[in-house]
Amino acid sequence: MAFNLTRRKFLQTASLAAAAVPLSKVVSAETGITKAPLDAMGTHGDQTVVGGICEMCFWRCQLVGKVRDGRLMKLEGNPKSIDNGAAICARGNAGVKLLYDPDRLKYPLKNVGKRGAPTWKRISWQEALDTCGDKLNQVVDKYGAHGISVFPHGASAKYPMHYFERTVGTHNVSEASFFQCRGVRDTAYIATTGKAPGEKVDMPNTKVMFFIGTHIGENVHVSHVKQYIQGLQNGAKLIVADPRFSASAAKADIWVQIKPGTDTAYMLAIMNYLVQNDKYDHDFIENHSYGFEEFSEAIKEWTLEKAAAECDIPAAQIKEVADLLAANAPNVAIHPGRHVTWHGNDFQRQRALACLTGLLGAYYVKGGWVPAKGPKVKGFSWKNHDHGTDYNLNYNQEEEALRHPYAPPGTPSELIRDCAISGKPYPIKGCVVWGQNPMQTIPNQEKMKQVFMQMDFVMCVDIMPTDATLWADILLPEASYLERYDYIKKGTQWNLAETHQQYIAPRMPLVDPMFERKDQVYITNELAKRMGHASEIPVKSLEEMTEKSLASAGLSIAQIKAEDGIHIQPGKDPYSMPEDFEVQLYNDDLADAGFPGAPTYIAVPDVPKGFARLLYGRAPVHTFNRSQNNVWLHNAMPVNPVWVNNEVAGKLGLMDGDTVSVVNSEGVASGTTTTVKVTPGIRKDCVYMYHGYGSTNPALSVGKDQGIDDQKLITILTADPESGCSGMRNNFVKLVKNGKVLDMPA
Ligand SMILES: Nc1nc2c(c(=O)[nH]1)N[C@H]1C(S)=C(S)[C@@H](COP(=O)(O)OP(=O)(O)OC[C@H]3O[C@@H](n4cnc5c(=O)[nH]c(N)nc54)[C@H](O)[C@@H]3O)O[C@H]1N2
Ligand SMILES: Nc1nc2c(c(=O)[nH]1)N[C@H]1C(S)=C(S)[C@@H](COP(=O)(O)OP(=O)(O)OC[C@H]3O[C@@H](n4cnc5c(=O)[nH]c(N)nc54)[C@H](O)[C@@H]3O)O[C@H]1N2
Ligand code: SF4
Ligand SMILES: [Mo]
Repeated sequence: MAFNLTRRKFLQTASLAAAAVPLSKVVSAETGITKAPLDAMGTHGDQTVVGGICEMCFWRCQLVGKVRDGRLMKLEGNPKSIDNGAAICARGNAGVKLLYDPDRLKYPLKNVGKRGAPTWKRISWQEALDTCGDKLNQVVDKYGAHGISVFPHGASAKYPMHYFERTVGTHNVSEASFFQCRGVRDTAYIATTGKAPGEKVDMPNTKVMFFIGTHIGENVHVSHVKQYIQGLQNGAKLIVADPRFSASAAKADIWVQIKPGTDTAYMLAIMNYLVQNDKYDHDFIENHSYGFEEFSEAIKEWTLEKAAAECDIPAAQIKEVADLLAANAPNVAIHPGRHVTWHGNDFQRQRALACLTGLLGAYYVKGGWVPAKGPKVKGFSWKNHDHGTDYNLNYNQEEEALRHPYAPPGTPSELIRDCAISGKPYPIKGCVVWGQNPMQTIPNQEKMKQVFMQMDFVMCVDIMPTDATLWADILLPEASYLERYDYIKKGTQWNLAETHQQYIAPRMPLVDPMFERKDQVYITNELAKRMGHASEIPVKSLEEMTEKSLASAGLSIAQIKAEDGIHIQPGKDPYSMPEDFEVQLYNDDLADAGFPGAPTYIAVPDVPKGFARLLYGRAPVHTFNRSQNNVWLHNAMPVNPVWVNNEVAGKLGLMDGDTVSVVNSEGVASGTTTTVKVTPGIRKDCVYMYHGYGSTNPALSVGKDQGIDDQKLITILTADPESGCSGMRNNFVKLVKNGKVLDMPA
């Protein structure tokens, strides 16, 4: 796999050759991890291996690995990439530390203690797979396929998720990327434009960027950050609505310090102002929209003053923003957001964003929303069987209608959890957790514990002993993204204005898996053989899947290797709008289903006296909880300080750096402590912390008990009515210092 990107021929040098000799001798007997001699560090390996696709987060940047004697020394961006280029972020870099984390899962384990407080016994793969097969078969025999629930996330969970959904036949699949992340964005845009929006805003070529909560800079996706920076460098104006002075707000021309939960009111006022003052794109509205009359009528109550009062921002600033957008239309980038499951009124806000983009004519134009076409590559997975609606919890049999008609694929988490706990309308007694950490991903941990405790069988496939794994009966160690083939990354170049190009980059292993780690295709196929589906197995290995997928695009693994890991081909004009493209300002189907046909503001509960609203978001150097045990990333940001407004802190006698814990309005305490960050950069009615901290698993020697777990404090959850996605920001907290609970001043 050696190739000529930046090959270093250091083995020819005497000193390094000397250092390289004893490598095989420094394999630790205890961990099996090879320790490189210190004087060899920093040379980054003697071989550059191509085909790495990062999965420290889901953006999947293209990597090369610097490898020596089978040990990965360093990760770098693949310089051939037309997406991330040679750049990777802090987390991408720290993938090396995940790979060799001594706490990583190594062998199949059986819990011979209690769920939640396990005692692990190492078992063979044969015993582990036989047990999983037997137990899952028992659930299917006794309760039916729908008795199995699946909590998947990430590339490695796709193949098993499809197996359980399509072949075993359960609807009860709740993917984190949908129900706690971007599902409601996608379905709201589909209801408005017919398309899921991705984050496809042409920021490099725009005149104005408008972010609603999106906080690029802390939310780090390398090519997206590049697009954003390029936009700023090219002179684009930036408007950021955020209750907090985020990394993006810090670069903004206009920071809208909005009251949490009121964004839809804000957007309605902007749109009403554009309509009333004839500042919208007539041509686009005439030719590419539906329902303008009904829409204008429905939003007309939203004057600048009314929204100003609701959102707690100046009316003049709403006008300033609307005028800035109108003056630069259609070259404006209204960012659709990504994590949008906020307050349980999110479908309406996402609809409003899609409609605003339409009023400004900002679809398929330079600097607007541009869904550049990527290359076609066929995927290979389990065949779809139709399993009807009888056991679909989202289908109301009496009313013959979906409860949440705009739910993303799968079943809303709350429907699954309520059904599991109540046993109604049927028992759910099997659970497969794969690449998701439902303890820290889905609100209300006590509810999740109840779900786990009532199961007949819980299996978990993971790479680290995170908190989710505490609840498994059988825990299986997976090969990481650096040790396996996988689904193919494809896309387009990051700056659309340049000659437009597409790329195809399969994930290929940079090093071999150590210990007894196996990949998703192996594990799923072995389960399928034990569950009576051997004849339906679609591919024998991940390598075969990759080879077949590449063949559909006229490529092969050998060719991709010869092309340094990435195939690049000409693209199509990204700016041409399909003739039938239409924005449903008013949506008849929504109205027929009993929802507002035009975007509508639904107020969220106010902050109770003495409390502050708990807000959370991304830590720039961590990915959720999964990176908490990574020693490089931990050292960069060991705890998640709680942001408190400086005037509030003054009244409470809190100083920057004070140690506090947090308790919520239902009496749930954080358990762990963190520090206080005193700042004018947060509204007085809320506090903020980075998500993902506060792990409890004793097997995490770095991450355990570090900082506070925001999820532990999120006990009140709402379901977005249209989509069923989780509303997670309606929780209220107080700080506790030296054992004293502090009342937050009004
Ligand atoms: N309170 C709160 N909740 C949130 C969010 C928030 O900001 N605050 N964010 C939401 C969002 S946007 C998202 S996308 C979700 C993220 O939700 P998750 O993806 O569930 O987040 P993590 O906590 O990182 O848990 C991932 C689990 O997958 C494991 N894992 C990592 N790589 C692999 C692999 O290759 N194979 C296997 N089998 N397992 C692997 C990790 O060790 C970890 O146990 O959380 C959502 N929930
Ligand atoms: N470093 C890093 N980068 C990541 C990830 C990661 O784990 N680490 N995860 C990736 C993933 S999967 C996702 S989904 C994205 C998420 O990234 P985003 O979609 O940008 O994240 P959000 O959590 O929605 O945004 C948090 C911001 O919303 C603000 N906010 C809170 N409530 C409100 C409100 O009511 N109105 C407004 N206007 N703002 C509000 C908060 O103050 C905070 O600044 O990040 C991605 N990038
Ligand atoms: S943004 Fe960072 S963590 Fe995410 S895929 Fe790219 S390099 Fe990896
Ligand atoms: Mo997400």
